[in-house]
Amino acid sequence: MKKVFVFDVYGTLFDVYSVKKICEEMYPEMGNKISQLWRKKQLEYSFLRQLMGNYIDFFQITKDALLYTCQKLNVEVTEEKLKKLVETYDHLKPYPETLDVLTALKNCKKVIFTNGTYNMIEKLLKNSNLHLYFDEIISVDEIKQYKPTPMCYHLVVERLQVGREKILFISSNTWDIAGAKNFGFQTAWINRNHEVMDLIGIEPDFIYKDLTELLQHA
Ligand code: LAC
Repeated sequence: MKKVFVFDVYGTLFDVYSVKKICEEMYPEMGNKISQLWRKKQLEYSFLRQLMGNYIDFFQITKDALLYTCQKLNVEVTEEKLKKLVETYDHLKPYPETLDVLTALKNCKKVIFTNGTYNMIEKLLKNSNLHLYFDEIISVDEIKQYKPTPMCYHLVVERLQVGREKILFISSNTWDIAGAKNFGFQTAWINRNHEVMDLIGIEPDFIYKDLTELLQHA
């Protein structure tokens, strides 16, 4: 049986830092700082809430991380500006090769597995016209746990009814790759920016510069 391709979303299929443009329009000279701190706190809050057993969904976490970022960077915050910035998550830019690779993998089972809520992901896929390229969407919101907790990757196996060794998990996030590998998936780390793998006792099976190198597994 062919591998099942299971994709992370933010940072893997879509560029989370594409919010920088609107951030810069709204807060000149601060766009990059805001987009970087926003993503950092978004992930940090998901880890902290998982550790505390105090789950709220990723949409609320994303809003909280943005509010923290504006307060920390001391930029003017209005309900209208916050709403406009949060809505950028519905229109993130796919990476340049995303569509071509999903098209080339047309005969392979393609699944999304994400911290994002179903509502977040469905909007994002519809707005980018990529919704028809995936066989399933699985969100951690179903079990109210966050990656890289093993229970999250177990949800994928339960839903797809395939052995964990049949899954090729694709992410640009080292902590997500470590969580998936720790659970028993084969893992492909999409390392676009020549990052260093986190030293948490786990190595990816494959390290690729972008999604195009996945085609060798088709
Ligand atoms: C995702 C983010 C956390 O799960 O990368 O899509």
